[in-house]
Amino acid sequence: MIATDLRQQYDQQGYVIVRNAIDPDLAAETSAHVDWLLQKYPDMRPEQLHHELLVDDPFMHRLVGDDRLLDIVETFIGPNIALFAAHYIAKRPYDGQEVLWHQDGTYWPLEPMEVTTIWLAATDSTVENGCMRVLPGTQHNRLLSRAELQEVDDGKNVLASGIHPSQIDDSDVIDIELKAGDVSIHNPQIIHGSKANTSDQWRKGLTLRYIPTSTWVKRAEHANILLRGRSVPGVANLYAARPRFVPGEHMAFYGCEYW
Ligand SMILES: O=C(O)CCC(=O)C(=O)O
Repeated sequence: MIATDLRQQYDQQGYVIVRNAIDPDLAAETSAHVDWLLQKYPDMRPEQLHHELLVDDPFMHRLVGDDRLLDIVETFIGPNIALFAAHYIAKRPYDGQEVLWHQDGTYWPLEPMEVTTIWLAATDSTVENGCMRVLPGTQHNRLLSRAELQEVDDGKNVLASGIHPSQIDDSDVIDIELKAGDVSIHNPQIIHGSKANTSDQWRKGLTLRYIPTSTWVKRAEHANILLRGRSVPGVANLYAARPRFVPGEHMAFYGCEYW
């Protein structure tokens, strides 16, 4: 899809899909990275592999700075690009949790709310294994505050909160089924979520939140990753140093000797 078509669907629907955004080998390494992290952090649920576990990881830096991803991101946010958060939401067979309906922007300390998400499929993502679902056009809705959400802190869903079901009309819902290596891109205001994994297959997704460097991340000590272009003087974002690959401490990956 050419850039103007990508932009047009994103503006109208709030999301767009790019097939084969990365090659199968890199998708397989991403899937292996989830397994490696779960061995390293055996007490973590696979839906909760958050930014702080990833921000100093050489494979993560290699992946999120891949030019194929940044070329897509540049279409939406321009040439000065940073990553403010990465989060694997991986769902084990039969056990993977649901994500309640929400708008991402509700949770984020960003000013302005200029940000886009790449959702990268490390495995196939299907209706059966709990693919992401979106309500097209809802990026034009008002952004709800945290106080307006329903807290559902029962340990059975990924975010512990969500939009009250009475406020959801899911008659136009789209299931975003992806093959490993595909990505979807979504707007921070679109209403989306996903069901539990009821299949015998893993679903491994990586959410990547990219900002133009003009967006201020208002969270003390939060490390972002500068990926393309320049930081903006006066926007007080912190940027992580490029990590060095240390055998035994990090997952080995293609090209890790250059890190
Ligand atoms: O991975 C999922 O199932 C949901 C993703 C999501 O909620 C997000 O990207 O904000």
